Amino acid sequence: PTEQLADGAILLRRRALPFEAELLAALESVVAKAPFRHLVTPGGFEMSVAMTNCGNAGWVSDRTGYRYDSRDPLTGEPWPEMPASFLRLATEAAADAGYPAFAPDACLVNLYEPGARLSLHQDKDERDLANPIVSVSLGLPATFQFGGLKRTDPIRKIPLHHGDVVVWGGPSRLFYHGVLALKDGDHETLGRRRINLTFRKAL
Ligand code: MD5
Ligand code: FE
Repeated sequence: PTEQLADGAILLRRRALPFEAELLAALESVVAKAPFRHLVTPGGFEMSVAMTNCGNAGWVSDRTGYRYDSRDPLTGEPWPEMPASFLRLATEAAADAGYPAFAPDACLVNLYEPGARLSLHQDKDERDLANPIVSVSLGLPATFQFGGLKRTDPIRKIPLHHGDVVVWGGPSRLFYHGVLALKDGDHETLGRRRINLTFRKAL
C-alpha cells in the first residue's frame, strides 16, 4: 500500500517489516564500530537526537559547520560499511517509488529517546539534490512535521510507525521537516527508542 504525501513524497507503510531482524542485527555491528553520539550544531547546541553513520560518507556537525566526511571524527576511522540489508531495503523502496537507479553512499542513523526532537530544517548538504532520500522508521512511533519549500509554509503532522518507509524526492526533497519530541513508550523490539535510517546519495 503506497500513499502519496505530496508531489514526490511516497509513504510505504510497513515496507521495512520483512527486513526488521536483519536491519537490527546489522545496526548492532555498525554501532559497535561507530557509536551513537550527540553532535554539536554550529551554534553550539548539543542535538537531542544521537547520531552515527555507515557507508562511504557520513553526515557530521560541529562548531565549524555541517558536512559529509569519509571518516568518523570520534575514531578517525572510515565509517562502517553500509550493510547489505540496509542497501537492499533502500534500493527496493526507492524503486517502488519510481527511483530505480538510487545508489545511496551514506546512511545517517538517528536515535531518538523520549523527549528527543529534530527541529524544522531542510536537507541540502548533498551534492546532487535530484537524488531522493529514503527514510526508515523503527521502534516507537513519532509525529513527523512536513512543511513546504518555505519555512513559513503550513505544516502537516504525519504519524510514522515501526517499519514505515518514506521516499522523499521531486519537489518534496527540499521541503522543511522535523520530528516532534518523542513520547515515551515501550516498543516490543526496540524498547524506549525510535531509530531512523536515512539513506542518501551524498557525494
Ligand atoms: C527522521 N531525519 O525521522 C528524519 C527522516 C534528518 C531527518 O530529517 O535530516 O536526519 S528524513 C526526512 C526527510 C528527508 C528529506 C526531505 C524530507 C524529509 N522532506 O521533504 O520532508 O529522523
Ligand atoms: Fe532532515
